[in-house]
Amino acid sequence: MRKSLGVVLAVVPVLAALVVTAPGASAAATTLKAGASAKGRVFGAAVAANRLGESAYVTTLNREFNQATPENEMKWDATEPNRGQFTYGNADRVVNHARGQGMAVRGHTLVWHSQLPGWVSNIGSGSELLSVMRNHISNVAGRYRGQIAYWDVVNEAFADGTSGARRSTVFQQRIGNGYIEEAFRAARTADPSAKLCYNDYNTDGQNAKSTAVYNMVRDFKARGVPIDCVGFQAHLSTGSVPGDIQANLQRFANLGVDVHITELDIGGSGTSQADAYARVIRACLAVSRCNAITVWGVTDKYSWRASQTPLLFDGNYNKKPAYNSVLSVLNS
Ligand code: 9MR
Repeated sequence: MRKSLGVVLAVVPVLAALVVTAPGASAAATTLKAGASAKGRVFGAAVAANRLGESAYVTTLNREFNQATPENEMKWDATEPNRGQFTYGNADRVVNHARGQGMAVRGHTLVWHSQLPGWVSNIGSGSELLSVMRNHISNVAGRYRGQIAYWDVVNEAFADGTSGARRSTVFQQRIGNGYIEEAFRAARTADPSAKLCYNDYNTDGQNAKSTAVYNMVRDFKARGVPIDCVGFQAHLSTGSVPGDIQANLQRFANLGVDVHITELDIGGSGTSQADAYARVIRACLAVSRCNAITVWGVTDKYSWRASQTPLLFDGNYNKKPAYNSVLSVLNS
C-alpha cells in the first residue's frame, strides 16, 4: 500500500507536466537554434578560428547556433596570400569544428575588394585577372566542395549612395561588368551543391543600392546565371533598422532566390537594442524564403564594433535583453 501510493505520487508530477505541454503545444525553445529550427530556419554566427580555444566561447557557440560563417578565414588574403599558394589551416579549423557539431557552414567570401592581397590588386590585365579570379574560386570552393551550404560568392560589389553604380574595385576596373557573373559560374562549377549568394550591406531596406542589386539579380535569373540567394548583412544601429526591411526581403524573394540575414549586429543596449533585433527577426520570419539568420559574432567583446556592444551575448557570455527578445520572437 505504502509502495503503490509512492508510485502514484511519483507519477503525478509527470502527468502534470504532460498536461502543461499537451495537447499539441510544443514547449518553448530555450536556444536560438532550436527556436529557429521550429520555424524552419537556421541561426548562425560568425566564428573566429583563433577563439576556438576559449571554452566559454565554444560552449556558447555550440549550444546556441547551428550555422557557422568563418569571419575572416576564407577571405582571399587568408586563402591565397601569394599567387598560387593556397593556405587553409584556419578555414579548416572553423569548418571542422562546425561539421563536428552538425552545423551548416556559410562560405565567406570568394571575391571581395577588401582583405585582398596586393599581388591581386596589382594585376593590370583584365584577362589575367579573370583567370586568376577563376583559379582562386576553383581552388577555394573546390577544396570545400560538398561541405558548404551557402557561398557568399561576391561581396559588396555595389557603391554606397544614390548612384546605383558598381563599386569601382580592381575587378570592376579590369574585367568590367561581367566579373560578377563569371564568379558565380566558376563557383557553380567548383561546388555544384553549394547555394550561391550575392552579399552586401546598406541593402536591407529599399534604396538605390538595394535596387541596383535587385536589378542585377533579376537579370541573372532571366539569363540563367547561377544565383540562389542574396545576403543582407544588416550591420545596423537601434535607429537605423529600415521600416521596409520585410518588403525589401520579399521583393528579392519574389525573384526566386532565398534571402538571408548574414551579418546581423545592432549597436546599442537594453530595450532599444532588444526591440531593434525583434524587428529584424520578425521581418525575416514573415518572408518564407528568409531561411537563414546569422549574427556577426558570438560575444560583444570580440565584435568588429565591440565598443557598440552590438551582439546577443555580453563579454562574459551572459544573455542580453536582445537575446531574450530574439528568442521570444522565434518562439512566437
Ligand atoms: O568582422 C571582420 C573583421 O574581423 C575584419 O577585420 C574585417 C576586415 O575588413 O572584416 C570584418 O567582417 C566584414 C565582413 O567580412 C564583410 N562585411 C563587413 C564585415 C564587417 O566589417
